Amino acid sequence: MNATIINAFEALRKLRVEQGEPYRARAYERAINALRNHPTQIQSAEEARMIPGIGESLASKIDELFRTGSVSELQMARPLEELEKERVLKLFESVEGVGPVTANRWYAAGYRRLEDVPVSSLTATQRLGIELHSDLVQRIPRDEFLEDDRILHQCLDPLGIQFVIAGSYRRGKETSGDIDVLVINRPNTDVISTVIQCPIFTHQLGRREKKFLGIGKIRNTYRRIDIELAEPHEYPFAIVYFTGPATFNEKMRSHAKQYSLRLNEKGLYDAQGNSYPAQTEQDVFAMLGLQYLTPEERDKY
Ligand code: TTP
Ligand code: MG
Repeated sequence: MNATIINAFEALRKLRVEQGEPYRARAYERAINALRNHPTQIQSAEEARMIPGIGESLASKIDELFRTGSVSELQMARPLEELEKERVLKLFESVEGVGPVTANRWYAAGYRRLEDVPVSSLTATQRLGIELHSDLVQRIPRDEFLEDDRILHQCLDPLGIQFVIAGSYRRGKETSGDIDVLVINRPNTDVISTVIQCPIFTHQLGRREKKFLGIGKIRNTYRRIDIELAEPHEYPFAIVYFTGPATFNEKMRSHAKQYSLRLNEKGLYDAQGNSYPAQTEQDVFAMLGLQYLTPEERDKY
């Protein structure tokens, strides 16, 4: 909870020590302790000002952190090569199929630009990720989803295949990183193969029995598309899971654990493995003794 603020304050505390300002360092230490004991996620600098131990000057740092995503004083105090390394690692990790391990390996090999990485060393996904990089790093505007939804309905309605676009789009976000499509399975049909016949799909990156990772082209821009396939009885659990956000899912799961229940994207189970069926998303919340939250409300938790 509040890890972003705590990390920034920890860095500012160290900076004050280096600057020979022990009293100011102490102020950060007190604020960090107060933040560690704070029971909820702080949403604004105003809220932070109410916490004993966080004065005006410290609250203004939180304000800057919320507005800009960083504290300029910290950025300026850091050695240049460290900033450069962070920039390069961020670039590498923005490539589909590249995680922190590969990014660090490329950095250690002396690569600084995507063009520096030998093509022969790339996986098929990474190769595509670099080829389509300028499209894939762009956020997807909300209105484009209306188009995705329309095209998918055009393809799938006649076949009786039901789907919902989930993820950050369903939570009402103005922009999203990718398109998350939850599809309901049908007996005796290879549903994923049928869905990806729809002409928006252009590339396959990975596929499992009930999951498809790929790329689509909408309005002339390549976008990441994920498909999850759920059995009809799993749907209420699958839509909660795929709507997210991930932090909310973790909280729901640990909440279930307190009652010795196991929650996942397929169902809710007790210690003996008996499942608790649900008809709707509301049922899933109710069975866990939780008040229902609309998708838009789930980012706060
Ligand atoms: P994402 O598409 O990764 O997340 P998102 O749609 O919330 O945000 P973005 O705009 O960046 O695409 O995953 C879709 C949902 O899947 C996510 O909201 C919750 C669930 N999920 C988890 O619960 N844990 C995870 O680690 C991931 C990657 C996803
Ligand atoms: Mg998403």
